[in-house]
Amino acid sequence: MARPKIALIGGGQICGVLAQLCALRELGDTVLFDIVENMPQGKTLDLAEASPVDGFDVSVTGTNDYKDIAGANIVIVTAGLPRKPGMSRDDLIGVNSKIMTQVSEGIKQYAPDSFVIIISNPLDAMVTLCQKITGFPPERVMGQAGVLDSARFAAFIAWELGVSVKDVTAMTLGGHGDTMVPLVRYASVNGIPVMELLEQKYGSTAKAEEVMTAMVERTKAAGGEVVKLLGNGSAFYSPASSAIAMAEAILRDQKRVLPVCALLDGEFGVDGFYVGVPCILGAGGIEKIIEFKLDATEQALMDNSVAAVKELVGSMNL
Ligand code: TXD
Repeated sequence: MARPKIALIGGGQICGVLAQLCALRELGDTVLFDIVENMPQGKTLDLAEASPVDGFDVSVTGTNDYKDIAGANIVIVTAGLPRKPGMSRDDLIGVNSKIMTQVSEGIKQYAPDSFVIIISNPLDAMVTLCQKITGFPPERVMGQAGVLDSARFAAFIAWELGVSVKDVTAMTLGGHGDTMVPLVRYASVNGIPVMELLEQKYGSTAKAEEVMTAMVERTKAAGGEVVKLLGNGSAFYSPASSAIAMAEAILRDQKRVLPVCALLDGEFGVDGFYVGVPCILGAGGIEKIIEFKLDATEQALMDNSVAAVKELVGSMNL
């Protein structure tokens, strides 16, 4: 049986890690596309030459021609500029929507049956644009943000409580911007509410709330924290790992429940906009959007985040 085919569009920082993870996990034959001549070929030759050491049998090749993505089962898009220190994700909309238009046309023409995972920022707007241009059904066009934002939240909780990251469950909802909504009430360590553990640790509800608020704020600003430290470019290991978790869920029909930027059809009171919500990811792509009850505060935060997404998407005049 033929191996699955994965196309990576945009051969920069995130893409390099994506390609390496595809190879190490033998997810499928991987093609890396970029407009910069020779660079994707060089990057993938380097990676392929590690195959005898790492022991992977999948192929990894680079190209400047969309024809080579033909037949891809999954396309992961990172094409576009990253932020510079001081920039917001939304500042990238002008330049990245031009790039996303070209990329979406290439995908539509050469990989019409693929599942598409967008990573490029501003995320919610870029996914919207890609779905409009490709015309693919919404269960096949999605964005990666929530897996990463949730991972950041979970990491901060694990570090604070001195427990394994494996035992922390935490999730963010909403847009991939400063208004994202880390869900405090549902954050747990193997089912035990994080707030209860913080109260035990500090012996005070007020202090527990203060510590949680700091973690929530750090989660919202976590991308910028990395941008500032790097000085040039933005996070790349964690966004790549997050998108690979989504791709693997689809390729291996895992039915994972992950926060995904998905087109909503009335769920959470949102109609016709891409927003981060928990979804079941399997062989059918977004197989189900999972709706659950938010309390009044959570719903207000979600509404605020959705309003920001609407404003951003509105600015593209699609
Ligand atoms: O979680 C998330 N969604 C994100 C998103 C987390 C961090 C960063 N995120 C965004 O991903 C970031 O703001 C950028 O918009 C993308 C890609 O970030 P990366 O760090 O990989 O950027 P690079 O290294 O600059 O790579 C971008 C590549 C580069 O090689 C360009 O030559 C290429 O995109 N590029 C193109 N490829 C194909 N087609 C066109 N038109 C094109 N234009 C540039």
